[in-house]
Amino acid sequence: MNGQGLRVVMVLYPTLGGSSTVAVELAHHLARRGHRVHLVSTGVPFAMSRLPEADAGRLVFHRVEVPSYPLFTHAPYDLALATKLAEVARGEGVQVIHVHYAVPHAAAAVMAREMVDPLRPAVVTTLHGTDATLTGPDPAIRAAVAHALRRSDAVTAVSSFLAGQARAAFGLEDVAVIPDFVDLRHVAPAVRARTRAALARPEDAVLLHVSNFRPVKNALDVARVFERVARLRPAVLVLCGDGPDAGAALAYLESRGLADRVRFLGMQADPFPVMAAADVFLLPTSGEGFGLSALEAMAAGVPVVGTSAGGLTEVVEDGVSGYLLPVHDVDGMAAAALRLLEPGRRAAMGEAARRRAAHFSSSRVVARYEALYARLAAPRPPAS
Ligand code: GMT
Repeated sequence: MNGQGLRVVMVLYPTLGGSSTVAVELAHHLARRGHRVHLVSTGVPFAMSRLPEADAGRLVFHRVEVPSYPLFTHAPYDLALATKLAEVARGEGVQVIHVHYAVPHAAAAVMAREMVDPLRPAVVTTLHGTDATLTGPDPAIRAAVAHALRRSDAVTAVSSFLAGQARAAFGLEDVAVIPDFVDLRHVAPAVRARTRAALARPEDAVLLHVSNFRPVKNALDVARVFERVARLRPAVLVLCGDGPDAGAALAYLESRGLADRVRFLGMQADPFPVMAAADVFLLPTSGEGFGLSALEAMAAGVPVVGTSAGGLTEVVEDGVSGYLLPVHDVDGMAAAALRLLEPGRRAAMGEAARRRAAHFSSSRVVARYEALYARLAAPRPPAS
């Protein structure tokens, strides 16, 4: 974008998760394109550690301080966020507040807009997954979430599947689909040999799972699929990330005598070197808004074995860049992984995966957000 650029705020959770990665990457690309971008969160987002220092330095971080008091059984995060957003929006002349994950960010942003000026800044809410399928539609909060979405100036969803869920759950009409994206420059296939040698023997197949190990990811199914593969051929399982179900998956693998075949790497600031070393990416999820980790693996040339649930079907072409099976079909997923590992097939499907990932390149997708912001930031008629 030429000229002065836009002044944009990104609201995100700081923890490990796809929505934070998208928000940080989007902020980073917008800043490189000449926009002034502010990140607002309760802590420095983990995803910032994957940016080169110079790029991270272009982003301005604002911490939300959430008060605690013995009377509060729940800290007032949404009010603290609205207060911080209004302060940043006023102080910096912000034109767009873009919230990632609707709960409770959309409501806080709408409130902040009212506090600053009911016409400015524009509020963009991006639905990423469980905010439209699980947490947002919960009857305890659904009406308030739906209200905040209707009052957003634009609502986007990361897949057509998720847009459909949002329309049904919240009675929305206008939900634009802007998919997740990957910065292909992060991917350096040349590191494959080095990382692989550190993780596995030459004869091993390397199966990889990267996630926040929440129940929706079905980490036990990862372990069960691996168990079936490892029975039939030499293999190692690499696990990246951390979360509530990591312990149970590791305990299961240990109980099956497979502990020495598992490499648990925990949270990785930069997952791409490990992805480049893998042969198969496992994502036996119960349902994804999109499946960003699968896209990142595909960009590294790794085909996916996952489920035909939710947005993943819009990322992976079944039988071309991976295989999609019903949720919990661990036998089917193990058979698919073994098929994929047959000589010749891994390379061909890896190439197809890389080609598919190019459809979701950052250059294509960031331009769509930029166009949306530019439209919303254009002068609006005064309120009557
Ligand atoms: O919806 C969630 O559970 C949270 C969110 C996150 O912060 O990790 O995950 C979602 O956002 C990603 C980025 O758009 C998507 O690629 C993931 O598919 C999605 N996760 C789920 O829907 C489970």
